[in-house]
Amino acid sequence: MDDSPLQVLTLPTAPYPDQRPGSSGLRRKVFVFQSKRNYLHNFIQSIFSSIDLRDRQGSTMVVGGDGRYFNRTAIGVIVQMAAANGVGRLVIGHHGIMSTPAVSCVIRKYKAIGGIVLTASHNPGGPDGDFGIKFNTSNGGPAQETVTNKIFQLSRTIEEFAICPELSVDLATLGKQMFDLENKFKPFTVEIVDSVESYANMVRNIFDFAALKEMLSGENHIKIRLDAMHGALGPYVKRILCEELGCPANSAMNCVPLEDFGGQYPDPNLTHAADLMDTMRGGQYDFGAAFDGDGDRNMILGKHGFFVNPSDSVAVIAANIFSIPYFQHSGVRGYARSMPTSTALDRVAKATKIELYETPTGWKFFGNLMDAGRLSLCGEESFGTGSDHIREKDGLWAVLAWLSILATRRQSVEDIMKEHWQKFGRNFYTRYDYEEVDLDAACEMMEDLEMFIVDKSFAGQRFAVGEKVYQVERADNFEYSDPVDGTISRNQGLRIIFCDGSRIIYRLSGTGSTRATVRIYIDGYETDPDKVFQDPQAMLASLVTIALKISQLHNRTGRSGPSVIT
Ligand code: VG1
Ligand code: CO
Repeated sequence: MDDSPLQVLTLPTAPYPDQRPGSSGLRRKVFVFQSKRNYLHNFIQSIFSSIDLRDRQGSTMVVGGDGRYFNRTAIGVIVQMAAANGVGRLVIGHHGIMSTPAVSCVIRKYKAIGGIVLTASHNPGGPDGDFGIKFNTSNGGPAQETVTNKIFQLSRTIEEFAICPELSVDLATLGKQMFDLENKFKPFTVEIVDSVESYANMVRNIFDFAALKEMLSGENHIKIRLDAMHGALGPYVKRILCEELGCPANSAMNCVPLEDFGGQYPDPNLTHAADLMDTMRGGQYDFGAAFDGDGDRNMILGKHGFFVNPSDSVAVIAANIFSIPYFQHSGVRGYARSMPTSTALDRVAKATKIELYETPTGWKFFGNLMDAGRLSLCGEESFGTGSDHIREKDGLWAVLAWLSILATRRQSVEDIMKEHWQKFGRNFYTRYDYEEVDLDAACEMMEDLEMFIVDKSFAGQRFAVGEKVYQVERADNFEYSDPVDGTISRNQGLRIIFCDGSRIIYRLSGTGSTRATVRIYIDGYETDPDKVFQDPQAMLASLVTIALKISQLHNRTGRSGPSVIT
């Protein structure tokens, strides 16, 4: 410890009007954080100011990021500002890196009042890429809207921020570092932790590691291939799957976190995880998975690249939930999915008489249900799956869940999926994303579309493409009333539900960093056993045509097709 206490300064600043957190924190191009004076400081101060001083004084907070460009610079500033804002202890990941699920785990383990997660998730990184900041509360989950609204309000009127400009931490050395501050009785402590170890301890108590080890490295073991896409999850995959469960080194690819993710999008889908898909097609691996930059998303593949749709993935885990020891002990309280996620999970919930909740997009809506003991397993169509072991979606947990099912059922991913469809019927599913469209054009399209579909005359209308006819049962702008605290969230997506259970949903993304992204979600339900094995894009072609016709999307945005189909 240095002899002379570090200076605490209050510096003037001017507000920005655009620091409203989206579906998952504030996401902007890196150059916005770099070039706009105090852009980062303002937002961080707004986070600290949103916490009552009595809760903040002497408290513990967690900081971790996905390792992207600007991660370390931002952590340097956050540490200086946390100290100046009265936080007593910061728990930070080794080298400043922690997966999003690990941050959630560590917040809960240390009983912290919250955490700051530095990630733009699956968005590209590097100097020309995106950066993001998210605030999680003491339950380990993303802050609720009341909190993010408060942060936004504070950011619009901010006049000054507090900082200890001389304070600097060593992120590379595990253990405690103490700092004496001017006018403070107690030293400010920074603890650099091995979050991989904390996370590994947690999952060891959820899954049957002995059975997994036998399947992955015993006699007749299966072969798996996991792609961390140079995101935060690499060290977790190496330690847990390779070192502990005995998978050979070639089971793990792209496991060194890179600031620019190797120039790729760290996005686990068929477009961006194409390398993994190519390898899987070769047929030498039985199971494959990819993760996003911050390790909360997952894509599951079977042998020869058999693709498991994320909406199906959570339904399969639900149907096989007792393959996971955690649920044998804790029981199953409820299931939930975001509104645009296919209704595959609903069918399992109904068959097993378990409550199902339909929430708006974004993981923050699941937290309240979990805290109230009403939710055990949930998922989103956007490659997010998780349970109430933490309050974030968890990519590696999803992989261990699938491996537990394989170990119990001793069948291939494809056979498990096909049996599931035969039993429950199949929700064919696809999502079309139109990225970086003109913001005004997108908003006007959504407004006109809403007027059109909520009109009384819309219900009952029939849409025919070829011989397929879809009749509208009802249509609305989705609204959610939180069953725990009654908070109402409006304007969560336009949905058209047809009489056969098929759905078309339109939504504007809340995670893009520039202009607007329009998403169209298509969910087509089929029970005919002869049809459940067909190609999704072929099966959904009519619904796609109807979705484009009703919205006039191509006309309205000047696009001729989507940027990405998942
Ligand atoms: C997207 C997904 C949503 C997910 C969110 C954060 O939001 O659709 O399901 O929860 O990203 O995921 P939006 O508003 O762009 O549709 V992550 O992995 O970026 O934290
Ligand atoms: Co993510």
